[in-house]
Amino acid sequence: MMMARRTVCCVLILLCSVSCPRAHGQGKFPLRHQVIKDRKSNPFPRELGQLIGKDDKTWVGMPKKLSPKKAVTFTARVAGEETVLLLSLDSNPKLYVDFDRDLDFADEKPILGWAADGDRCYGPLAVPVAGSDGKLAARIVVRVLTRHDSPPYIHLTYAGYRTGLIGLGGSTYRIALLDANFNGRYDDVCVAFDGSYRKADFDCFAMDLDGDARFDRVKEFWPLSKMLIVRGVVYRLEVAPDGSEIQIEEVKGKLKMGWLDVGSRDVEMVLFSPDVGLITLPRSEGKWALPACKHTVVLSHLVRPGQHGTTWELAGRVSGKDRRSYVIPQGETVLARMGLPLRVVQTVNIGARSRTVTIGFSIVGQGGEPYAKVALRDGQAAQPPALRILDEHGRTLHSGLFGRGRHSSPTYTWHVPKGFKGTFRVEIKPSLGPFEYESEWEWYTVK
Ligand SMILES: [Ca+2]
Ligand SMILES: [Ca+2]
Ligand SMILES: [Ca+2]
Repeated sequence: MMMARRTVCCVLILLCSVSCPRAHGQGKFPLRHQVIKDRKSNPFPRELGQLIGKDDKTWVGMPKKLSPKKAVTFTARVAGEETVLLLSLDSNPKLYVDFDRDLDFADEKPILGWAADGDRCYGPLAVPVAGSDGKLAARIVVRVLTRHDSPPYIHLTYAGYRTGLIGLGGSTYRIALLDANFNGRYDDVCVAFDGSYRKADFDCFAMDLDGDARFDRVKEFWPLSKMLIVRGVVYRLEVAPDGSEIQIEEVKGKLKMGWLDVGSRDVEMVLFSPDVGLITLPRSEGKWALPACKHTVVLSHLVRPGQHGTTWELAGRVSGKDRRSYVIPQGETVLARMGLPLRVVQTVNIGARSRTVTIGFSIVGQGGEPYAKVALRDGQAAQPPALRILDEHGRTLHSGLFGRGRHSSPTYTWHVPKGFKGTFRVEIKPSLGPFEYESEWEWYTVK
């Protein structure tokens, strides 16, 4: 959820400017292969790649002099196919890749490792894509993670990426393309994105918009999409399968637009659509112009300045069933109420024989959308939510905290004092800083 506040500027480039003067730029641009030597020279988010635990694949043949007891296998998806890798567990561990996928390692050459950043690495390896006549290959580095004597994991990473300069609207930008799904192609457009690059089944596109020679995790790095919007101008992207060139064409005519109105000026969102890719909506008046198509919420936050120059954030829960989509028709406004005012909704369960009471709560926005229970102040978890239990005269029977951290305990258990009988209510106070909320509560009775 670190992404939240860094997302703001993206849109200035992508969206603000649907009405800005039209720029020009198009053509074919060659891309070259750039090797990633180590973590420092990797300009992409670290989470990219496949983290794979050992498995027990049955092999047909083993390399000479290698005892089956001294080897482990890993199964990765490389070059579009399941590929088994075998690692010897001796003093000089070697890697064998079952390139021909016959589960026989006697016909494979040992690959010697080298040390990098405290791990043992193997590669770069080019795994050819079957049926491509040697034209396509997945370029990988295998990193063996053996910390704390745990069973080894491998991290399948990129040996490199494609990069080059493109000219758009009179400016030159460095771009990069990453074969993020290791299938040897660079043209896999993302059709569904849930905010995570782990297990990507698509490729990635990066563009150094601010010219600092790096690709910002959010503002300059996206799943590859068919279109790119820069300073209000829409371009269509066409990537050569082997990543050797990219064709960029300006889409003539105005982009069909509509509006999304969430009715709260504290809302910040990142939306994804297969047509236009990732779009960041900054905190504004709560109404944004958007390309007319279906957009799915990837991230949703409430952001508001607090006292003394602080910034408060409350993360929306947009995973799984809570994920929302909006279909924006051309020229129309879609109303989707979100954000403030918030409601704190309690759940109170009295246990058997009334000896314990389990208390939980949720925070929902004006559209019923759920939020995290702990707000962040300048990126740090605020005070944990507090609770008080009051009797019918307003006297405090008990008080407590839901536990510290961003992921504070979902429930609180009150051990009812011996001899207590009667009516009580629960007061829950989450530390939500400047975000206003109302609490819903009821009376309960212990008999
Ligand atoms: Ca083989
Ligand atoms: Ca690919
Ligand atoms: Ca940059």
